[in-house]
Amino acid sequence: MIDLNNPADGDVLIVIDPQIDFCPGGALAVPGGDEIMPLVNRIAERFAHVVLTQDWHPRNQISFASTHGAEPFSTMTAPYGEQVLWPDHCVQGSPGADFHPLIKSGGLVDRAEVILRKGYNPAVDSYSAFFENDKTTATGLAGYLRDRRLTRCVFVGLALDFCVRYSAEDAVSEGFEAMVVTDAARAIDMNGSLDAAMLALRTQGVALATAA
Ligand code: VGL
Ligand code: ZN
Repeated sequence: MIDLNNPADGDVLIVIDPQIDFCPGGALAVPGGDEIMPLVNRIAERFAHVVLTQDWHPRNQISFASTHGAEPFSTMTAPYGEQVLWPDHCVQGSPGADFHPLIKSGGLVDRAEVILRKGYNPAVDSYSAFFENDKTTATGLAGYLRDRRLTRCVFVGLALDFCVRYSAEDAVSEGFEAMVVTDAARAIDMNGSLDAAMLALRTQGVALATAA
């Protein structure tokens, strides 16, 4: 079991999408999203290895409702399967795509050894830090972690029921140990997605912990 107070050499903290658009006032606000930032900073202090992910979409992203003239939070069948259609968010270079000010002032943007951008392919969204939503296009993160001999991943960030969930599941399927710190994450919670996420995480061998 990963000890948050005393991480081992092969442990890495992966902070998923701690961005302005996922916080209250942002384009795809996650309730309480901003509340996790101080705790994320505190957890990160103990970790020698920190990776940040950054949702980073082109304006014509397939997952944007506006691309299809559809209602936000409806769904479509993409060539790679079911895709939720979101309000435009985390547009490349826009203020909302930037990291939350507390993540910057806490030093994490400076200290992160990798900042992994995802969702930049217009044709395929990417929730997971490991694979795009087609479940086959790798981001390169698994290879990076293996090359660096990092074997245990601790996940925090936004949103618990989408990008955190799929990142943690893929970590396990790629052979890493995975833990989600639930009080350093918040959920969108649409149509039962939070319950579904918690069940999937438990069933797929992701450890759940709280930090505070
Ligand atoms: C996310 C929906 C769309 C997330 C990103 O970070 O969980 N959710 N894009
Ligand atoms: Zn997105």
